[in-house]
Amino acid sequence: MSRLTRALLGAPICLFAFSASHAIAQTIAFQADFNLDTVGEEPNLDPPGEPSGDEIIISTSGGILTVMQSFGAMTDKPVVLDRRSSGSLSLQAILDPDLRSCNTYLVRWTSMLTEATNNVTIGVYSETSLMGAMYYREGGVLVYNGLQNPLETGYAPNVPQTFELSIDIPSKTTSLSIDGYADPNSQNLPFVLLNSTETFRRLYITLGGFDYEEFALDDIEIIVTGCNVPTNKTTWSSVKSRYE
Ligand SMILES: [Ca+2]
Ligand SMILES: [Ca+2]
Repeated sequence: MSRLTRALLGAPICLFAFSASHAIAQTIAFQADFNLDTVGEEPNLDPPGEPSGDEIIISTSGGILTVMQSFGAMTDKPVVLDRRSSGSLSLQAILDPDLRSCNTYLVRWTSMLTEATNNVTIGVYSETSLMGAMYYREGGVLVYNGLQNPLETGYAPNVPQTFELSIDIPSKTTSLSIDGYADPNSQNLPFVLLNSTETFRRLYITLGGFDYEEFALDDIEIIVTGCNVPTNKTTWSSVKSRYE
């Protein structure tokens, strides 16, 4: 019997408690800051670092999507979506498959538009359905879950903002904060499509409308904040390494 096996048999309750509490606090389901990517090219579709199973999908029939060393006030290697025609221009952040069935998530990103006349949609989706979405709209307006729901917070051209969208799967609600402000018009709103399956698969950022704008994006991360089943391989490895 190995030392690890003996340890597991001897202290199963303690091991589970360690694994559960630490895995939940630290689990990252998607992460991309583009800082290791090549300037002037499209972003790495397999973003480096944890988790290993996350993925980026891009669509560029309506423009180009390029990692830049700096773009206006965003100086830490953002990716820039430059819309040039009526085709689609989008970036999807796809969660690690092992982490799509948890209960609660935080989705964070920083973004900035160059004009105040634009049309950008940033939505969170289950396998099939829209859960919640924020829209950049004409005149510096931000809207959440539908055009009838403008937020108190708007946007100004060339001023980056940091967004945090939380998803609560059991209650089928989402909430959005902008630069740390929990706007009252975007808290605990029901999923746009209530029949969404109980999984979270992707963050979908797409440019549309008739104005050919540029949109800069950086520091996308999706964090698991609550999960019934601890599945973090890194944490398991760290436990295992103590006995080898
Ligand atoms: Ca990765
Ligand atoms: Ca960056």
